[in-house]
Amino acid sequence: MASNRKVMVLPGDGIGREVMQANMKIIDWLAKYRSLGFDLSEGLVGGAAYDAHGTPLTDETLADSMSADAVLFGAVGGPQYDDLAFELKPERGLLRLRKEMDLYANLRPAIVFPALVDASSLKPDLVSGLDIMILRELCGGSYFAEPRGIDVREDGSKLGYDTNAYSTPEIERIGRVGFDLARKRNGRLTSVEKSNVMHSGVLWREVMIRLHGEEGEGVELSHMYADNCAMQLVRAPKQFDVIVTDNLFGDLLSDCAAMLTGSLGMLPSASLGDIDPDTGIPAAMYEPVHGSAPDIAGKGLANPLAQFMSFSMMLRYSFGQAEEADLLEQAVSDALAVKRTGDIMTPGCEQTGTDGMTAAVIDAMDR
Ligand code: GGG
Repeated sequence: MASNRKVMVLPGDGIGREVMQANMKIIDWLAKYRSLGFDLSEGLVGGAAYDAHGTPLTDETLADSMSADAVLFGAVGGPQYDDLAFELKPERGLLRLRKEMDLYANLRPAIVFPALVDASSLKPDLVSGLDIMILRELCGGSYFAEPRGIDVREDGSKLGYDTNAYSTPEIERIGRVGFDLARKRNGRLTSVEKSNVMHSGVLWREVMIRLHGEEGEGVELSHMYADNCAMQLVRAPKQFDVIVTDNLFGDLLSDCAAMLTGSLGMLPSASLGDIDPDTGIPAAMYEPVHGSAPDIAGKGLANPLAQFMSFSMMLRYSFGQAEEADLLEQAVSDALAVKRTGDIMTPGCEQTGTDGMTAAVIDAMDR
């Protein structure tokens, strides 16, 4: 179906390929029953790109991704790549994409679906109705800031180091997204850092306080140390609405939040950059928070729901298709009452694999 919605599809490695294949069935359904088409191109990334081209991301795939309206990403990694030089590791392909596309705002919604209240790591009353948004800064901090490396010292020992640096403009731009998101939700923003022990945290808090005074009208801003935030997430998660934090803390805290929803297989994400003045849409990549899960890859067991919900974020944020996004999210919710993959199983529910879960979602969309 001809379309001006240009999407670059990068399945990656392991279960990334399986959940992306499942996502194609949702895309086919939308074309058939909703006349919603996409102009799809597919590329290699991560270990798959390394195997074919000796690099985890070719310049051509990067250029294709940058010229698309959105990128739909699966997952990368695998133990067979553990001994590769640092710059050749599959994850470097993903990080280069994020950096080159300047996708600095990573939205990670952690929502507990009614059918999954019993699958959460926490007691039902602590998580029932939970809906929080973790906003992770994605292009700075210890994953990118210089200097970084491994040096050999005079005595022959080595020194490995990463710099957790943040500049005022980097904090301002992610802070603005945080205030915006909070305003569109319940008006509460928690800024998370470690200003008690880190200079980057001191500046982070200082900038957030100033920004709140200048642009934060209607938003209640609070501050929390990252270690306390981890504890509060597993103690009383409903106190949070939007959490804004740096690259490293965001990575850790969102995995923690995933277990409140039942499984890492339930967490989608949208990585957004600035809005293009020509198209009016942001540079964007959508990917499940989970990795390539080598332990279950190739067995047809992977939970495809984080991939589907990442796609639904694409429908909503990149293409303004809120109705279809709502339909898909409702179908995910309904399907969970019928069948589950192993990672979110609870007694009395029928266990299925990737194909069965996908079929259950499509059945729910049909109804
Ligand atoms: N779909 C996410 C994925 O493949 N993650 C692999 C990974 O290790 N990513 C590092 C990160 O998210 O910062």
